[in-house]
Amino acid sequence: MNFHVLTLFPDMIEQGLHTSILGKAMEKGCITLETTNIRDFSANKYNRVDDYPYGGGAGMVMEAEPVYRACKSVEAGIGRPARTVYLTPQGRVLNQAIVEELAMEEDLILLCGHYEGIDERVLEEVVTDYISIGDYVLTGGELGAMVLIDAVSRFVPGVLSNEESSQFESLQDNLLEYPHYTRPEEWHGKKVPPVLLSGDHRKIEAWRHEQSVKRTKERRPDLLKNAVTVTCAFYALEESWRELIRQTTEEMTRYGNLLDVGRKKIRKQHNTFGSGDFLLFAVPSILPTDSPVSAQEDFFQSFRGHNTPAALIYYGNPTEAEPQDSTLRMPADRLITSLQNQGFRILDTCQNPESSRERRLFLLRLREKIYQGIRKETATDA
Ligand code: 9D3
Repeated sequence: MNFHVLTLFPDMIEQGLHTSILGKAMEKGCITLETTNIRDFSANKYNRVDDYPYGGGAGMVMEAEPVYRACKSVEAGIGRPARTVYLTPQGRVLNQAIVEELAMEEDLILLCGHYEGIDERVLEEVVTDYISIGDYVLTGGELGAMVLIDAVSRFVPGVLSNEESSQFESLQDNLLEYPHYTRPEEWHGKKVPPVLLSGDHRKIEAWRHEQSVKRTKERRPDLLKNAVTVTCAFYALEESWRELIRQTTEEMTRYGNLLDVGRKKIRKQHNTFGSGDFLLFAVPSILPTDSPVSAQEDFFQSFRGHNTPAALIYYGNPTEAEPQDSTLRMPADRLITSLQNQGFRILDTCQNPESSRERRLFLLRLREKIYQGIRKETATDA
């Protein structure tokens, strides 16, 4: 990923980002950083880039032309138009969803303002996104650009170690992290919670989840309204699909449940879900006729929702092979209708999300739709 920063203070950006994890990522070439000094594009022999505001008022305004030239110069270097983010207190407030969306780009141009701001006319021509990093006042956009670069870089392959990047993001579940402990076992008379020394991984997971919920209730109750419990109900013919399903679920949530509907026991239990749940249904698009149940919708007969958000993933490519005598294809719309009749709100469907990019796009889209539904619900409640 290539970051191109337009600023009057390139040193600030360079010095701030060439250390630690991002410094290493740049050495490795996972990310590149190019800073462009807007002053180098001044149209004025004194290298001036700002002027008094029309209409009067305090402070100075950055002129349109130097910003425009700097921007065009960077675009020429990239060779195609790129998303151009203006860091401004008047933008959308940055959050993890925006960060992940920006991480899908190959190039990002970040425009930092100073003084009172930039002439509106050039913003209209070059800016695609207006982003703020929070509701407080900074002296300029540079720290905003650095915050954004740091957060986005974490999603670039190779920036984090494998272990770190496969690790779940606490914000993904809209829950805060559980507390962490390391040696010694006792410090200032405080003991490490015994469950963490038990070696029982299921118990540890359950304790951590409980702590996360408790913490979120205490410290960030506003997050909880967006928290859903993810369950993936799947039928996998092949081990590779099972792996894909496990991975997809893991990318969505830390505390997900996996229900293998290929197992009779699962189909026999009461699988009832509420509006605080999210159901991911994953099935092969073509079934052999000798599969344990004859049709895809039969797999999910035991599933009931109460306006429960859900999505469908199909595995296998139905356009590639027409069903043979020994195989059976369930039309997608019949499965969807049947799930809808069972109380599920189908938000999206996806065929074969094999690349991590495809999966990320699907999950981003999904997350947005889940929250839209929640917002609508709370709006009608009020
Ligand atoms: C003090 C001047 N303010 C109006 C009288 C307007 C103002 C202009 C420029 C306030 C701050 C800034 C500089 N800030 C940024 O460029 C900025 C920013 C921020 O201040 N808060 C949160 N996110 C961002 S991103 C860029």
